[in-house]
Amino acid sequence: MMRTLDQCRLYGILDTGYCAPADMGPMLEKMIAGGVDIVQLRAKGMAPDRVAELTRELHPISRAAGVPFILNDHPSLAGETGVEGAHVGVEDMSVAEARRLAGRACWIGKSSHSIAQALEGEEQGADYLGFGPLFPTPTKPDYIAIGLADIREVNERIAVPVFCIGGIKSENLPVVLAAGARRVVVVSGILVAADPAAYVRDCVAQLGGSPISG
Ligand code: TZP
Ligand code: MG
Repeated sequence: MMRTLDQCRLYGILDTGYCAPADMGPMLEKMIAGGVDIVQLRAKGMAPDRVAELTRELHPISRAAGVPFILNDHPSLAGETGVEGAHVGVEDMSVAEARRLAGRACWIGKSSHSIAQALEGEEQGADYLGFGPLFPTPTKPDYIAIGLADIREVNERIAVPVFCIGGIKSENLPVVLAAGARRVVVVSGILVAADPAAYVRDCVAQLGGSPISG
């Protein structure tokens, strides 16, 4: 059974900045073995045909495990390839435009960098929101860190799942959870870990200790 968004706490991203396309299949297997809830393919600058090809290669692996697969930046390819969703940035396009490009029912996730943007994304009809970057991160170097202060409020005011993102590692997960986070995205932490499955397992265990309510 495919996980629902509501069930997802740990969001892993296969990012070409840290993982070569040829290594993504084995990496995805490790992430799934560790218990990741949801995954995304983030391939900045890759030709759309290649993104589609890679998606078709990886999606069966996550689908077999009931782990939703989200495609970053390419809602039309998400529509074509049959993945569970697409993710768009604040500056990319509206949620409605992403849905139109997908051309079929799938989840549309939207980034946000402030409470106001999160409210706007929810208003647009996003199925989930990213919220961050919490900490400075080389994965998204041009963005200013927003810190931990607004996490509790954004979770209180937004009804759809909110995934905190940006510089989150197993080491700082305790402070992120203490600030009110219920769900997180971990990119480089997992991809550069000596043992990605064990790293994911550690994050999942920490997230399990933080109750999801409301
Ligand atoms: N959006 C906001 S921060 C970020 C994205 C895609 C990157 C997070 O990566 P990391 O390596 O977990 O800091
Ligand atoms: Mg984008």
